[in-house]
Formats: sequence, C-alpha cells, structure tokens
Amino acid sequence: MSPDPAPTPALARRDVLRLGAGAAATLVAAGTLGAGQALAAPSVLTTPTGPILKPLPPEWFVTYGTNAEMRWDAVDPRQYLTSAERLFVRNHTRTPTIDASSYALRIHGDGLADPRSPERAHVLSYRDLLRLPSRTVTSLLECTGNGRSFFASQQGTPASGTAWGLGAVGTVRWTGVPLGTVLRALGVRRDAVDVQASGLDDPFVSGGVDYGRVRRPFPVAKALDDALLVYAMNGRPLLPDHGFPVRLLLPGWVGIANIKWLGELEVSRASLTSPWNTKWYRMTGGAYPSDAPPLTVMPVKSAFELARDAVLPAGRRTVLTGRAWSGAGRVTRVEVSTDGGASWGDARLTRRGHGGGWAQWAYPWRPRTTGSHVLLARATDSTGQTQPDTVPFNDNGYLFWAVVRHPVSVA
Ligand SMILES: Nc1nc2c(c(=O)[nH]1)N[C@H]1C(S)=C(S)[C@@H](COP(=O)(O)O)O[C@H]1N2
Ligand SMILES: [Mo]
Repeated sequence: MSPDPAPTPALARRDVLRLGAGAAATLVAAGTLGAGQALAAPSVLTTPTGPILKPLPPEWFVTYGTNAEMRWDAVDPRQYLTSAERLFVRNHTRTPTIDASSYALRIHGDGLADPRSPERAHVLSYRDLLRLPSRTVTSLLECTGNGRSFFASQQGTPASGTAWGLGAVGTVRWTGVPLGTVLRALGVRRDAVDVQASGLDDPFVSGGVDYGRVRRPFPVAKALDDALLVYAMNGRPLLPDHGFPVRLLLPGWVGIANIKWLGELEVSRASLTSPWNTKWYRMTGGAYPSDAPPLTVMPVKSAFELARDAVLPAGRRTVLTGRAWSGAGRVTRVEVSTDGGASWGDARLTRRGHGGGWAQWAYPWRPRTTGSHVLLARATDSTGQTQPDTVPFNDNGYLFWAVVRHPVSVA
C-alpha cells in the first residue's frame, strides 16, 4: 500500500513492456488522437423517470429523494458480496444515461510529463479501457454520512444531510484498470501532487448556488497506489446508477472519493480544491478546528442483519448475524451486547474480510426475558481502532462510527 515516491517519466520502455504491446499502443494512440482535437461531449441523455433508474423495492431499500439505502434486514447472511441491484445509491442530482460508444475519459493537467491543457487532453474511450490490463479487487463502498441519523437519535444533536441509518455501505468485486498503469504510461512529473476527478452528471445546484460538476481532488500517491478506473461490478458492467460506463474507486476512502460517470482527470503540480473537499466532506462545526483536512479513510463500524424493532422468540436460540468493516484495515474483533451494553461477549468471525471487504460475524443468543432489549455490536480493526460509545458532533454528520443501539423485542 506504500505510495510510489518516484513516478516514471513518459512512456518508459518498461511501462510499455508491462502494459503489453497492444495495450500500450492503444494508450499511445488514444493520447495522440485526443491531442488538439475538439472533444466531442459524450451524449448524456437525462431521463424523466426519476433520479435513480434501478428498481427500489421497499423490501430492499429506504429511499430519501435522490438517494436510497440498503435495508440491513434484507441482507442474506449467505451472500458475502452486495449485488449491484441491492447496493445503496447516493446521487447529488440524478443518474445520467451515458452512451458507452461515445464515452471519453479526458486526462490533462500540468502534472503530466507532457503537460496538457483540457483542450489537448489525452482521451481514453470505453473500448480503450476494456483493452488495457485489468485488476479485480473486493472493496467497500460507503457514504461518508452513513449512520448520520444516529447523531440525532443517540446523541440528541441532529446533523444536516440525508438521515441514513447504517445501509449506505456495500462490499463489491470491482474490475477496472489501475489508474497508476495509465498515469505511468502517460508519464507523471515527480512534483505532481493532486488528481481531480470530475463526473459527467448534471452540475450540483443547492440553495441557488451552482457548484459545478461533482468533483474531488486526491493525492497522486493514492492514484499511483490502488486507485482503479472501474467498468465492472461483480463481473458485470456497472449499472447506470453506480457510474456506467466508468467510475473511480479509491479503496477504503469516503464514498464521495469514488466519482461516478468519470469524465475527467486533472493531474496537477499544485494542490487542487473543490467544494467537495473544502465546503463538504471535511469536519466542520462542533469542536473541530476551522482548517480540518478533507476526509479520506473510513473508520470501523458494524451492523446487525436484522430489522430495528425485530421480534425474537423468548427461550429459543437465535443466531444474531451481522457485518463489520473498516476502510483502514481488516476487522479483527466484534463484540456483542444483548443487555444494552452492561456485558459483552465475543462474536465469532464467520468470514474474514476479503481484501478491502467487510467481515461477517455470528453471535448465538437465547433471550430469557420477554420485552424490550437493546443489542449492540462493537468492532475493532487491525489498526487498533475500536468503535467508541459516542463520537464528537460535526455539522454535516460525517463518520458516525460510535456503537449503534439496536432495539428488539422478545416475545
Ligand atoms: N459523479 C458523481 N459521483 C459520485 C456522486 C455523485 O453524486 N456524482 N456521489 C458520491 C457519493 S457522496 C457517494 S456515497 C458514492 C455513492 O456511490 P453509489 O451511488 O454507487 O453507491 O458516489 C460518489 N460519487
Ligand atoms: Mo456519500
């Protein structure tokens, strides 16, 4: 996971060899063809049917305007991966319909070995990307605001934004082209610092202000480490709602870093900003300093695969199951309490996290008394972080990673 300290200059011989002759030729041709040409905008057809295109059956999803969260009580303990059909959706505006045959990823900036203005951007088509060497990784995708509603319900301090429960998360097998492969082939200057990724969806307008296209910068080191230009999820092309034809994946990082409908990458020698790393997706308010950095890695969390207020049978053994995850490392321990936090026992890790994916756990319980009970799960990851009892407030309700109280009744 260590960042590459010394990006190679443009199209070093070994990069060409590593890419394979055909793939490298594709990349070079793509860059050459793109240079100096007027860039045809990809055809983006908006549709009147709604902000999200896939079906959102109420048994699987809770919807909030342009967003929809996965219901944990609909998660099947036998399925490790989250299917594309069931993955949460977080749209700032609405899902665009993009024609793969005219799709273009434009790469430009003064951080390239051969600096390029946006007008002279290198252009990669969907077909170009499919022909480059691919990598498949299992990784979490989680919204920075997942769990936001618990700032209100557990801590009495409501935060602004979508009132997510814990379902704005999933684990997916993603396939795509390592961004490092592309950048090394194009050549990145040693003093390049940031890459800004921009989406092709509609500009985001809020409170009468047009903030432009959804975009966020990230360090070149992350780009060269494990960033992926993703075109498939769980072995199938991306669904439109999840970024078809191409999205960015920054494993372990906040949801917003994973720009969908990726249209542009700017590689820069100066640090870059956007409202998505200055105004939003950093900690503001509460006890945070005014210069808190943009959020990157997601903290450790856990959830029960159970409805809130589920009814469980008294005197009979129920196996409580759930998942735990962290953007920082693998989950090493999950503890469960069935008495509101008075006592705790270790859950069994039934499936360890794969790569950057979540872990599954199980905890048998035979409730003796009828009535209301509060279940809690508390996860620890390999960096030693354990979910705390409470978390400090921030205005936008990011990173609620405290232990969540899960009410059930026993009858
Ligand atoms: N272009 C674009 N990319 C985007 C967004 C968006 O609205 N537009 N939403 C971001 C946020 S906040 C999250 S949590 C994830 C959600 O990904 P998903 O909808 O595939 O689950 O995409 C991120 N990428
Ligand atoms: Mo998000």
